Amino acid sequence: MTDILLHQYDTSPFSEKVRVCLGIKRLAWAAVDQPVIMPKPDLLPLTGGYRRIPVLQIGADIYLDSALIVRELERRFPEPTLFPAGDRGLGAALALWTDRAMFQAVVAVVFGGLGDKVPAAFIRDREALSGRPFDVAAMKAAVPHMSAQLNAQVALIAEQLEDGRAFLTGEKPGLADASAYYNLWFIRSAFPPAAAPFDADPLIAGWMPRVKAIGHGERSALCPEAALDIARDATPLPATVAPQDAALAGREVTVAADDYGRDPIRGVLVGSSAHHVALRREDPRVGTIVVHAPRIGFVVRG
Ligand SMILES: N[C@@H](CCC(=O)N[C@@H](CS)C(=O)NCC(=O)O)C(=O)O
Repeated sequence: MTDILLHQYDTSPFSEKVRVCLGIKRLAWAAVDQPVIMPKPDLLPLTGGYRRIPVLQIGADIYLDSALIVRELERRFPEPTLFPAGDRGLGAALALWTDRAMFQAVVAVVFGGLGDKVPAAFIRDREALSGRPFDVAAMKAAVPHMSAQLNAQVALIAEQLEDGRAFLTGEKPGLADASAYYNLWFIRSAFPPAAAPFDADPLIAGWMPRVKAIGHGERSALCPEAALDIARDATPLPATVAPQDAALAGREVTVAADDYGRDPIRGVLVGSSAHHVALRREDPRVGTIVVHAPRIGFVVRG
């Protein structure tokens, strides 16, 4: 049985990024399917309130956000690397483009395109997630502009492929491919008519099937109850606090995403680095666990 548990759902774009990275690394992992909307009673005991997907669980260590998940996968399973051309910093920084600007354009094009077909319960849930109205009429009106934004961004991917390379950083696939791919994968699966412009581009139309062919590694499934039992029966890895966070070591802090799904997680700071913070939490269902959150895009309050 595998130790790598990915709390996810199949239609989740950020989960697709991680699934492609699991494929690049040819890892065996288990999908723990979680609901698309709240409530998420089998996720929150692990995360301490964070509701977003995906979440990686390895024993009693819980990793939030696809950026930190792929970092942790690279740390634990370095080969095959997600950075076949080197450029680790740039490769990780690319997420600030794909996961924010590009994803925002994708969301607008998909949901503006779906329009009245978006279920009311989903709209209410995403309004609670973002703290803002999920205004389908405004999204519909914004489709021409957001499509233009998206097309310009897809043109950057095509430009990168112009010299005939198979993948974005060379002949081997990496995080850059997974990051750019999941956005287009989401459009194609959620609202296929919006995929027409990039399907017509031979460079993109050639690259997409190459990324798809990587697959998702060796996937199995685990029920959420079993994942909670695994966390309860495991011991978190030892963690160390970086010198710059010494003042907060062993103190109770909160960590929250800075964009949407900002529910704070409370715990004792037991680990940190330039890239992450780790909080120890006690939960009646899972006992002692450590939740790891990225630095970028998250606010730590002491
Ligand atoms: N920056 C986060 C974004 C995650 C995110 O927005 N996930 C979406 C699903 S793909 C989500 O959680 N939506 C609300 C939900 O599923 O409850 C990451 O990279 O993991």
